[in-house]
Amino acid sequence: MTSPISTQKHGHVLIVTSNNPPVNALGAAVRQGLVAAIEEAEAANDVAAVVIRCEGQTFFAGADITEFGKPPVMPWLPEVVDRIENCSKPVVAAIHGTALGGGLEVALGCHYRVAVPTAKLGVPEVKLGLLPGAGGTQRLPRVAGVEKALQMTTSGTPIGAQEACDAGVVDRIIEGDLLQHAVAYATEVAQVRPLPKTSERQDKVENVDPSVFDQFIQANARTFKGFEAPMKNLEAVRVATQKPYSEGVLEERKLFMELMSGTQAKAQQYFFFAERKAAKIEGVADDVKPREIRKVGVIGAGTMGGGISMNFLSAGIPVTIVEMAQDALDRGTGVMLKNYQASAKKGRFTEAQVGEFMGRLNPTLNFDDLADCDLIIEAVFEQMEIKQEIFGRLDKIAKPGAILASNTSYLNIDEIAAATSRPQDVVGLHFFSPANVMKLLEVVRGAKTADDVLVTAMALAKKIKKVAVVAGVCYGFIGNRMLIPRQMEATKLLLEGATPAQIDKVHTDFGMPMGPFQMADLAGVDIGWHRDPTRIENIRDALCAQDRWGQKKGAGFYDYDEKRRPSPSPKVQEIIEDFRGKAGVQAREISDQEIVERTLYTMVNEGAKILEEGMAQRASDVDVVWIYGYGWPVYRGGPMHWADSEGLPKIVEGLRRQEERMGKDFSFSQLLLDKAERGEKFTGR
Ligand code: 3H9
Repeated sequence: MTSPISTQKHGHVLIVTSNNPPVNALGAAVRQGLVAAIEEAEAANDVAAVVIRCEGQTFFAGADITEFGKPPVMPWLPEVVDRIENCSKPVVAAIHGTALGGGLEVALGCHYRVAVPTAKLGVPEVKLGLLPGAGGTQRLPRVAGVEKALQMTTSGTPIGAQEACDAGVVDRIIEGDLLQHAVAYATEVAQVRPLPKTSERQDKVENVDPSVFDQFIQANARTFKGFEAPMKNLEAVRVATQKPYSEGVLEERKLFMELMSGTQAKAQQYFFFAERKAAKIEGVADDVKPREIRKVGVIGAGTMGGGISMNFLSAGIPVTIVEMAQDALDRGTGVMLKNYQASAKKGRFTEAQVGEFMGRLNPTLNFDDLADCDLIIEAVFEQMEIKQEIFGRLDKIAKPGAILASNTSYLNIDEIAAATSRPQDVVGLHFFSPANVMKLLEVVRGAKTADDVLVTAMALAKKIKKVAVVAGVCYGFIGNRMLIPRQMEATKLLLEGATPAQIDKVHTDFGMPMGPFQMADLAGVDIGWHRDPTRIENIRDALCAQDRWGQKKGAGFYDYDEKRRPSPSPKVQEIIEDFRGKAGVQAREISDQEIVERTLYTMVNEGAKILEEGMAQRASDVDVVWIYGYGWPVYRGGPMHWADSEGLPKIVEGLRRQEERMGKDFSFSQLLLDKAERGEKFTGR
């Protein structure tokens, strides 16, 4: 097998090139090739300096994640990086694309680093539940300083070339041909001795005020909550300020191994691949080409319509947005502008960009203005008759080949499509609120949706920086459908003796951003309410009748103060007790374990039903929906991966324990029972 590493002499510079598509991951062959190339440089008398570079879209994007969990193949990445640093001739890293994780560690092992202005440098290991394990936690603070190293290692967010240059991570920004300039740079530094070795630098890690670390922990407590890796990254960086490099790397290795053997790293690595797999559509040939989308139409300028439009405007695609009345249109576009301006204030966009984005918007009251759109997304009131009426009208005016999409969160796409003469062009695009922020997009595949419409939806999702998951036509698709049993059991638990706060706490302790009742208060308790205050059939009706519609009214399942801080409500407790009395239920002590079994295990059961009905393509797609759509803690890998790691027999056992209490609302997924019985898992890893 040919090595992915090749060498070529250019004058007195040995150019070492990696060609390991798609991202030049540092697999065994690359590591072996790099060491061999350094040996070659050492041995050749006519070589005075070395340049390490990559072919293709990017510099090394890190260790090869597919090797994790398999028996190690020598040389280890830390040895490779040390070998580079110990080369007796200067080594220059020439960076384009992304130098990530092990890739940045290789670059830090080099004596010099040059980069194109568009390059990004980072250590995203924390997102895989890890820390940079090839000397990165010890070298990065020595080059960039402790604060920058803490920021980069604990967030995993890469920095741009200029910022890296300002921080001392990059020595020179190269405008023009990278290789040519890197060779010139290598020639320039060929005679420098002693060679600058990152591991030997002490200036930025000496006399560091130890309180920096505590302050950093305090400032980031909320983002770190529940995760193991950020604190271990921080510990490793702290060691760099306390011990010499040779001892620091040993500590780094120990912390790395602790993380690697834990469940969080497994879950986060599983999720890395789950997210990428979600983009693949089963049963669609690879050569199906997407339709071209140059202009998008959005029907409805409410919260959803406005948020949806912003995605396209920011991605450079003009949007025609239609409303029925001028004041609604003005209100909608006003909110969009305000949201953009708020982002600009936070430094996410410049004012000029905001002008550019809004300049791409064509607000109109004339439905016929949608005639030249390549994709039209309906985001109006959630009612079948209204949607069918709109799709019937669209059918008459949309140009041939235009994709007609509904943002419905529950309704049947096939019924909507039946209102048109072109059901093959109809698809569900279920955005999550706020649609300009949330990463998830459920792409709902109708019975007749054409393959190229699906392919277009997935490609477009990537363009607007969403993660798309294909769902089948069923009530609530993947995400909202799984909410239904959770909400049902949570409400029944109130009657049986639990409080909203107890149930919510079980969910937030688990790692969810909020529990079912906090979520109801945020979304609006009145969603889907019949709006008749005299008709009180359940707790929610009673809350709505008393104007307790959630946060927007300052009261819902909780009372809220002027800063929207919740506190348990005696009034709600009264309502619950009233219903309990009427139902003749005796309150009992509810254990947290019962809450887990009746709300989380039931979600797993529903996820399994979704799979057995073919409404999701794969179990990992269900996990992607829950992590990106509802904030399921990524360190638990989503409901299906979590169920696997808990053990499916345990899930079945828990559900059996609750079966009687859940009554007719519950039925087992046969797939769950079968898998538990056979000792199988939903997800591979
Ligand atoms: C590390 O370095 C540990 C060390 O500190 C210590 C070791 C001792 N390995 O994302 P894309 C695949 S940990 C293997 O769609 P993009 C990916 O699965 C590593 N495979 O492209 C996909 O495959 P497929 C730290 C990888 O252009 C294909 O490449 N580094 C790896 O949107 C294309 O990927 C990271 O965490 C990998 N490292 O984005 C960086 N990376 O086509 C992880 C990607 O079969 N990578 N693949 O689905 C990324 O962030 C993005 O891939 C990148 C490109 C930004 C590079």
